[in-house]
Amino acid sequence: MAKNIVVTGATAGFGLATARLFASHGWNVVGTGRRADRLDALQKELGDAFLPLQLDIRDREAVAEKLGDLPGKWHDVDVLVNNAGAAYGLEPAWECRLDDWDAMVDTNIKGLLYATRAVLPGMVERNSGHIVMLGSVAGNYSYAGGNVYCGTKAFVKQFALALRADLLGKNIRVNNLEPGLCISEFSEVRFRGDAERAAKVYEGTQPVTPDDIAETIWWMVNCPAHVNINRLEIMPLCQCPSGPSVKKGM
Ligand code: NDP
Ligand code: 8X3
Repeated sequence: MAKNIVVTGATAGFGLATARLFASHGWNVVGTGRRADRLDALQKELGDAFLPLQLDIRDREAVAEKLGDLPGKWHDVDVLVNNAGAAYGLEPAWECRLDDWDAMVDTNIKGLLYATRAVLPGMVERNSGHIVMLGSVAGNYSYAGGNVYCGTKAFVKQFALALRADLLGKNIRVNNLEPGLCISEFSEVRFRGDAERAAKVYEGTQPVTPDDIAETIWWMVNCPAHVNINRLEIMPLCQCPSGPSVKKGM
């Protein structure tokens, strides 16, 4: 019988690539997002295997109602990819818009919690499941302007590890995938639609691609059942973590 995967944020970037990859391997895929036109296009592309669910991940009732009781063949969720997320702005903390901070907390933290809480009871009941979180290197290393985005991804990392503790003894795996520089709509969203500024982020680099991320998720899901990848950090070769910054002359 085909397995079921729920991918939040399947209208672009990592989520779209993941939905396509799992569908190509015969999985039933539930894809969420706010942009109905993109979900419709994906349904046309993937056919009967795909269930489009238009929702804002910040809408607690909608997430509980729709993901908590999926219809027909999609009902039992084998894998949840908690991917929907965004960065808004890159200003220093004292100049940031509070609305952006709210939106990042509501999406990257609270939305991820709503989706997790909606599917987890079924997984526990069946004693079977797998949750992949989209964390980020931003949860491990700080950078100027990252402020609340970094904070949300640090939350995701710790929540993933804490879930592992709650789930110890059950056949439910939890991974935190922590990508670095990856090309997607991420920077365009961060810079409020400024495509030119977004393009500059990737200029002269060979970033990780959404397909690379989808392949990594595929690998994590297909590890032997007794193996759990707690955390996996992935960067392009052209990027590396570096130590604390020093400002001289102060
Ligand atoms: P994209 O902007 O390309 O895609 C983001 C996806 O999230 C879209 O499908 C979007 O759907 C969905 N989404 C955002 N906000 C909401 C919302 N309120 N309700 C429902 N869906 C929402 O970004 P990426 O694919 O790059 O990012 C995916 C995840 O990976 C995010 O969590 C991001 O933080 C993380 N990440 C990204 C990195 C990068 O460099 N690109 C690196 C590390 C982590 P829609 O707009 O239709 O609602
Ligand atoms: C996205 C990677 O470094 O832009 O999570 O924050 S970064």
